[in-house]
Amino acid sequence: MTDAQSRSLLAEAARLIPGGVNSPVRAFGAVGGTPRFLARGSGSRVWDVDGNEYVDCVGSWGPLILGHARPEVVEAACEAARLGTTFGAPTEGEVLLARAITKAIPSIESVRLVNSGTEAVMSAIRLARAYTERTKVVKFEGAYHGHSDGLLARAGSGLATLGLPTCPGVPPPWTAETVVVPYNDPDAVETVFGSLGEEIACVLAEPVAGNMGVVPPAEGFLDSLRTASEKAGALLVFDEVITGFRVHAGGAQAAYGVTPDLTILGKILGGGFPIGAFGGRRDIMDMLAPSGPVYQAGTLSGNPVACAAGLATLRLLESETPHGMLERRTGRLADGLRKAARDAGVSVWVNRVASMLTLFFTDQIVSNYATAATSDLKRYARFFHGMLARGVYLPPSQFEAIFVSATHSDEDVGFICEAAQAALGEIASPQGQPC
Ligand code: KE4
Repeated sequence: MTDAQSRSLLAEAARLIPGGVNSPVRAFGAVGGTPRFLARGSGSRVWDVDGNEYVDCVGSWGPLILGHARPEVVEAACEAARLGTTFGAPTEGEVLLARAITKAIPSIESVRLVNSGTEAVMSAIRLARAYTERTKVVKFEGAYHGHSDGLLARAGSGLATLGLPTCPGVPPPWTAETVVVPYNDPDAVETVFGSLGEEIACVLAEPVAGNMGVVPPAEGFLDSLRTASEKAGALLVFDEVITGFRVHAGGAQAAYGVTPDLTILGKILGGGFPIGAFGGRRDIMDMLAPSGPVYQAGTLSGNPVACAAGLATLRLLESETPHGMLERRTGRLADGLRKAARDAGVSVWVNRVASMLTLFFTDQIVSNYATAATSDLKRYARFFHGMLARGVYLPPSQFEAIFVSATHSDEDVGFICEAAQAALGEIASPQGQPC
């Protein structure tokens, strides 16, 4: 398997684009080696510029629940583009997509479309702060909600201490209103509300964590967030950029029966085109300009091509209802990976929720970021390359999710598990001892 064309393109890209990529995780920094420049996708497969074929387990980080280049989605986008790619004026497509969102997720009474998950989260936090007239945001260690300054925060020295910037360029005051607590720790949430309750505008949570690897909410955890927020007069914001339309047709809020005040959407909603959305209770959303005083705007918000692709995707999900099949098939994949590791004598922990899963190279039960961080990253890197060499394209980071689409077949699952059996065997073999 050659990567000559990818290497040559990377050399050129690195001269023109920081790190040669337009989003850091794509650079293979966590696993080493040359990022594969992809040329084509169809269904569950992708091909790189050297002509190598892979079963794709990244799916563009979540949007492609219907697989690559689903004909009806492509046609809807082309048809919309032929009528005009953007107007900067209201269009019927935005109304149709908003109607589909509010029908699928009833807690969303009113919704604003934007161009990315980052933009949606940033705007929803501004709205929550305006609505509650408070400033603090509680987020969870290991969760990712896009790269807006205030959320690039890591936990301070103790619980309920103010967030510290995680990267240069973010002034300390920008993260001072962010409080970072461990995921799946209701007592930590209770402590924070005990000391800062009156100052907390919202609790922002991935209802199923996807950015520390997949970590499901512990029994009652999401209910505890609902109760604590309600009691303190704070808003509960579910970041469903990954989980929306993936873990359930109505999102994680439907799967777990916990209703947030605001919901963030993205990824699947755009059918592969740039999109984000935030919505929820009408009394909150009506504070948004031009209905209310909270400013938020975007040149390409509600873009007709993205709306058409997103609407086609939601309509196909509604008519084909793939979630049951995805649950079964991804369950078989998770079991197959667990068996492969057992047979190879390699300690792993696999978390799966619906059609998203992560195989952690640790002997711990992974229930939060601290336990996810016990993973052996060098082993993950070896596993990643062992799978890549066998035609399986995994996320190039231990702390991401494998996404299964409706186009992944039972044969694909078998192919992935066979490759895993071999790759894990190599890791476990004496010469394959962890570096
Ligand atoms: P975007 O700004 O990348 O559209 O969305 C940010 C975001 C918000 N909320 C959640 C729960 C997310 O997972 C994301 C983005 N997800 C990552 C992958 N875990 C995007 C991949 C990348 O950064 O290249």
